[in-house]
Amino acid sequence: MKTASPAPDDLARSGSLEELYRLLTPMHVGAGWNKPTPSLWDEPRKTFVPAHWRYDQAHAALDAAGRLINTELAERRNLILYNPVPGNDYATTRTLLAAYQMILPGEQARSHRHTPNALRLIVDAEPGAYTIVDGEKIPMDPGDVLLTPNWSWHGHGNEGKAPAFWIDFLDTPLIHALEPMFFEPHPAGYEPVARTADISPMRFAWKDTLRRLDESAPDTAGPYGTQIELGEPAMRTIALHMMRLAPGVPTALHRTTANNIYAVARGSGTSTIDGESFAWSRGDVVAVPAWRPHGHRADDDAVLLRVSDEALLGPLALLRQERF
Ligand code: 1HN
Repeated sequence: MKTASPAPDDLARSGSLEELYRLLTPMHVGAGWNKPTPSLWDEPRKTFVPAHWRYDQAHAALDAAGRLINTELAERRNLILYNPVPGNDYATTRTLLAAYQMILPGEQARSHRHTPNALRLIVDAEPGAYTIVDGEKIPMDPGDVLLTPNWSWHGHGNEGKAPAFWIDFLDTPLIHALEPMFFEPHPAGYEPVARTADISPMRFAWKDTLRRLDESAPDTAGPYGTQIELGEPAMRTIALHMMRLAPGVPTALHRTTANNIYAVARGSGTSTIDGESFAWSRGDVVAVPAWRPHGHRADDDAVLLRVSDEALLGPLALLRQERF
């Protein structure tokens, strides 16, 4: 039964707080001083949890999916890495999603565009694997990072001899929260290739990353080892960094209000996140939700891609970082 909305006079004559609360309920009004849960708290809560996904398992699952579903049916053959907290089946951290994807030789994945920003780190691919961004056909080689910013057309294909595997990162959870979601399939299905380019603002080639890391000085006391930013163009919501870790040298333990997802471009090692250890190797993904103290230690000359929402939080004066 629907309770009638109270008359102003009845509200004004409330004889007790309980009566006032009862009258407020049908108005969908709550008393700010009587909330069961606070709306402010003293520091970020541990809503999402540290988590690790292994490439060997994802690879095997995608091999099976390659037998069981094609790109006609599944526009993208991908595996969503959802943070294992109750009620969540999608987000990897509060604002970011990571997913493994595979495309078989001879396959094409139709083009589409959407308002979420996206990028991918190529893990395994033979020559012939490519992506098309706004008509430009760009090679996908292992270690490459390829951007498909907000509203750019993108599709994928594989003219190589082996399946191609990569890790996608999107800000879809952020767009879900803010609501400005738009999505459109390409009118042609497969976007025609306007030009082919090895060098593109949408591609951070692995060999350029390695050269830039070689030219950069390590920050031995810092949390990032040797770090470079993949920017120009930078995306507005997702910051991208490549970190090179010296074997056996732990990075400084730190926490940040940014949500970080680390993907292993090369090597192996261990991350300690809020007291928990995660041993990773090439192709693995590690989620570090906001404000979790964490650090890394590589076994060999490792390179991590760090995907974060720093780009979003920084300009909003919401980025805070602490070292221990
Ligand atoms: C998407 O559009 C791609 O275009 C990959 O390759 C993964 C995960 C969630 C939503 C959209 C792609 C995605 C995605």
